[in-house]
Amino acid sequence: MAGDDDQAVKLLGNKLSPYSYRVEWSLKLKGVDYEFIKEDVFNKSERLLHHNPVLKKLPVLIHNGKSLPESMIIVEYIDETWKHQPRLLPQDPYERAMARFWAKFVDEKCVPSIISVFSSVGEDQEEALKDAKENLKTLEKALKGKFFGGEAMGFVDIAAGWLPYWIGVTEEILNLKLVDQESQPLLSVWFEEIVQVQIVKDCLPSRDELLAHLKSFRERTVAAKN
Ligand SMILES: N[C@@H](CCC(=O)N[C@@H](CS)C(=O)NCC(=O)O)C(=O)O
Repeated sequence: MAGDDDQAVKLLGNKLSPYSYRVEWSLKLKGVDYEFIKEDVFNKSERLLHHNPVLKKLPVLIHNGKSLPESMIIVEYIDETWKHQPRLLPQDPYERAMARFWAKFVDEKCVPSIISVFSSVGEDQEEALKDAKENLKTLEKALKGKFFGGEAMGFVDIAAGWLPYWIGVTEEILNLKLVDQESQPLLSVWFEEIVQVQIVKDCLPSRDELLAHLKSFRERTVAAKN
């Protein structure tokens, strides 16, 4: 596509897409300049379809004229392309494999169970809530100090870093608690720490914007199920 065949780094994303943050945070941690190109998932552009013809989803990284989809694959690419500190993945092979394992756990267990809570009502929601709280309790085991990455933000923090903000607004809409001091004490502390990280704060949308977005998502998903 015209204009994409240079060495610039471009990110097709959206400020309300939690997966886009993963890429933004990684680029910011590495100090890589990039152009953010806003895409609308409800009205997909020719550009998005051209750069992600298989999945047709955000985010997409464009570098050296080549496009790459899937947020955590992009995060690995960034770490391997800009090898300077901070390294996003651990250097030890076992620790690296475990970081991938926990990032997968976030995407395959935590996120779907939180979406189930969000899209259900009544007894179904109670069941979904139990499951989601259990997954978030399990995630706590992966913490290695202040962050999942130890003393600094790492791969798993990048994978899960949007959850605190999203969960806070979800709890407000549904009037329930997914994470609290008593059930997940370590995760509760991490929830407070991660949203204080400047690059994390810099990318998040305003609370009102997220509230409106999630309310409309809730209406659509509940309607689709019933
Ligand atoms: N596994 C993908 C998920 C990406 C994803 O679901 N992106 C959403 C925006 S948050 C999207 O583009 N949705 C459009 C669609 O599903 O058609 C990743 O990590 O990048």
